[in-house]
Amino acid sequence: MQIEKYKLDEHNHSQLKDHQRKFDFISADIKDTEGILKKLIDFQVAIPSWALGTGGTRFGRFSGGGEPGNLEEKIEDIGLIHSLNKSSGAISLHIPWDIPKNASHIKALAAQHQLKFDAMNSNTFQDQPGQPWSYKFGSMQHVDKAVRKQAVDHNIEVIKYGIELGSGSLTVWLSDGSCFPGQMNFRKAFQNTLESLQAVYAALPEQWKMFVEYKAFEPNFYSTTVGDWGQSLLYTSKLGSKAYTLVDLGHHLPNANIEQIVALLLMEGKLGGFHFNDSKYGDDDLTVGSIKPYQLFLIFNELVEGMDAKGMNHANDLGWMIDASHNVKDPLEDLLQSVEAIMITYAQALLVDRKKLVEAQLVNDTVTSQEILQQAFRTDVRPLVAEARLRSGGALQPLALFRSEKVRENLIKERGKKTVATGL
Ligand code: RM4
Ligand code: MN
Ligand code: MN
Repeated sequence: MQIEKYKLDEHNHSQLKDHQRKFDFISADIKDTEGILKKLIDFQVAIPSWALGTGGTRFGRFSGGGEPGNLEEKIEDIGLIHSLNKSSGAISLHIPWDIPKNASHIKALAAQHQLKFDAMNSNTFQDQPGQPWSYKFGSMQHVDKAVRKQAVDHNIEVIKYGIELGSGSLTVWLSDGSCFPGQMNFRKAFQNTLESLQAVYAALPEQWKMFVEYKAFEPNFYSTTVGDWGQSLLYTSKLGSKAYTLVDLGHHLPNANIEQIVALLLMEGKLGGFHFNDSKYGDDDLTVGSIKPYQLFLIFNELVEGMDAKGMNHANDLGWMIDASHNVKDPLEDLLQSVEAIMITYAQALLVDRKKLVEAQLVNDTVTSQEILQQAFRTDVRPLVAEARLRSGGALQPLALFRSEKVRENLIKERGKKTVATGL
């Protein structure tokens, strides 16, 4: 389903007066409104193909229906989100869940929806039917070379699919680790994993990047072989200049200072990409900004400061992706909310008065430092984000339009109550 242009125009027209009043009000207080709008317009967040169906917990899954049943329908869903918010112009695929059987057709369909292919994701955390070796005791870390080779070959196959589609990066997330003390030798597991990653790295095309994603726990609960940013950085440093660490917001131990991690990885030139989500406890994969919006702001504050310090391009130099999916919301509404939260937080971080903050830091004025950050965080930047959307041809209120156009009801009519098998 697609939303017709005239419906979008009607929607924008009906909201325009109200929007203009709010936008004029906030712009009066901002130094460089046009510069900020340009950055907001350029910023794109990739949608993962596995977030389009209702996610489950380990106990059950309650689908709302109308979910995409194949890659074409997933692309259509992301195209729909992008037509509403103009900030979701990329898709992140997962192999083998989304094997493109006909790459040129898939590429053409994506282009029709103005979508690019962001990082490709491999999967060695599940056994696939007919696969000779099991990943029950790990993949790249495995004591058996044949299992490691199978994991390496799979990743190389994922790169090949990515080349066909025009992607430029591979994300490796491993569930490798151990559940019980003594189960494995940490050093050997690290070395095996490094060797396996090196074999994959050797197959990367010239311009490609490889992201090594870390996660502190689950499904292994005693140790994880890429458990934190230190371990990921060890791998990526040893691998070489095309390897980067990927930060998934849900993959830390409670109360971790993620903004500091981000700042240091950026300083080292080793931050590659981001998986946005939110969580109360662990890897909850909740809607971005729904639980800890101030933490997200502090992270974006470091991202903007760190990227500017290095003269980086905000939109293109890092991989921005959502990694969230859960049980109770319409997945498309959830994604609209997540992207909105990211754009709002990015806009707030752009508002931070950097010059004043540096001055306050140099005289140890902690009170003023806090005031400067919170001044930006407490600014209602929603009219700025809406203006950026309007200028790029999106909707002033994407969620409202999604509901008034009865998108989900239409998708259910089109596709039925069937559910998608994401494997999650
Ligand atoms: C993992 C991790 C990966 C994602 C899988 C599905 O927890 O976050 O990024 O590919 O889930
Ligand atoms: Mn992730
Ligand atoms: Mn995760």
